Amino acid sequence: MPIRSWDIFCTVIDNFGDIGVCWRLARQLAQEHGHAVRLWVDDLTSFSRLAPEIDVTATRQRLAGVDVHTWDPKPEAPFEPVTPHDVVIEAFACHLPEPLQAAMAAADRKPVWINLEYLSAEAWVSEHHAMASPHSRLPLTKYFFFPGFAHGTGGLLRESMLGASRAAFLDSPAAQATLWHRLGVEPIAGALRTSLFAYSNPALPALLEQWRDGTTPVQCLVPQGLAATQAGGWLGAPLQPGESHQRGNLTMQCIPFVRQEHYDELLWACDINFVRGEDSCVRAHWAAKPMIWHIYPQDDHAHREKLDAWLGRFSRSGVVPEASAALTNFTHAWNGYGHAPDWAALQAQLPALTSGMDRWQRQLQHLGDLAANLVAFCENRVK
Ligand code: TRH
Repeated sequence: MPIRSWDIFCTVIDNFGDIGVCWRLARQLAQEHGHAVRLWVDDLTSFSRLAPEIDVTATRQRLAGVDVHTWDPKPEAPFEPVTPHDVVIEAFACHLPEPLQAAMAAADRKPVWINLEYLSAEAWVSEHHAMASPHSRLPLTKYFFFPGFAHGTGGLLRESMLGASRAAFLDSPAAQATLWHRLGVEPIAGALRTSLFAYSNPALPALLEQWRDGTTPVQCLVPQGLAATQAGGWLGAPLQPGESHQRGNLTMQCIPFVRQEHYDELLWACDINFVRGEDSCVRAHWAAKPMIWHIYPQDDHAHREKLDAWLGRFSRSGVVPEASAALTNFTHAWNGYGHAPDWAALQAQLPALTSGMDRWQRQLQHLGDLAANLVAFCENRVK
């Protein structure tokens, strides 16, 4: 049965990944599928970093075809009754307001209730994807929808025009010049260009030293935030947007945190991307360039298994073993496992990693995109 409307509930735990994923999904459902989307967010300030037009004082507003509402996820907080849409998503296991659950249970056509989970490359994801969990009291069933890197998962978010947009950007010196102008960057001819988005990272100083002392000029662009603050400490001078500092063969520049669409362009325009969390990690795949992932740290090092599962999938994608080994070693070091990062070993493998990432992202496209997979999944479950 067709579905036409969605409620997406998002709580911002910290950082930008939760709202980053929900905003991307909401826009895609509205713009590519023509569906009505209500996005419920508890923190418009974080949201406005990704979408600067957001009015942080408005409890309701419409942006990019999406109705954006604020909500308070505290269990005791009031929630004004609304008629639930065809699908109700609780993103990352945030708790739906009780009055909404009651309205869902009372509806003639029960909404499809989805818990959109965090991304993982681990093998168990395919077994748990699409699992149903009947509500203990209400006549409702919740389904677990897992993004993932394998068949049998929900796949990865990817807008239908993304590949064409990237190709057009790479073909257009004018579009690239616009990006550099927006970021206040003067591209350095012949330098290896890197973007560096990371959490505070004990391995960063060792890498910066290797770039400084290396034989290849490196132009490192650091978005405002944790890594820029840490790099400022290493430089001995705060790193402010627009400022550029040179140390040996390393030129470091802090760049403004840009809207989500423009972050993609930065990834496309760099030779290697350092990313973090979940959403920038996925975007770096679609940039088809070598990438280093600083995974979101979890208690008891639970993220280590996620990281190794991801590295394992890349190593089995057809990339040459030496390149995969260099990436694994460097990524382990970058995430605090063992030794210092070995930039020279990684750099030697950059050509092989570039073709390896390009091959892998083509393979990943065969999973279909998460939004379309979710639409098909829900259409098969609406009663
Ligand atoms: O900000 P994050 O560290 O978010 C994290 C992770 O998602 C993590 O998995 C989750 O558990 C935790 O939040 C609560 O990293 P992530 O996921 O890469 O999100 C960053 C978002 O910011 C992404 O949508 C891209 C966007 N972005 C911009 O829009 N402009 C920029 O300039 C930059 C650097 C990023």
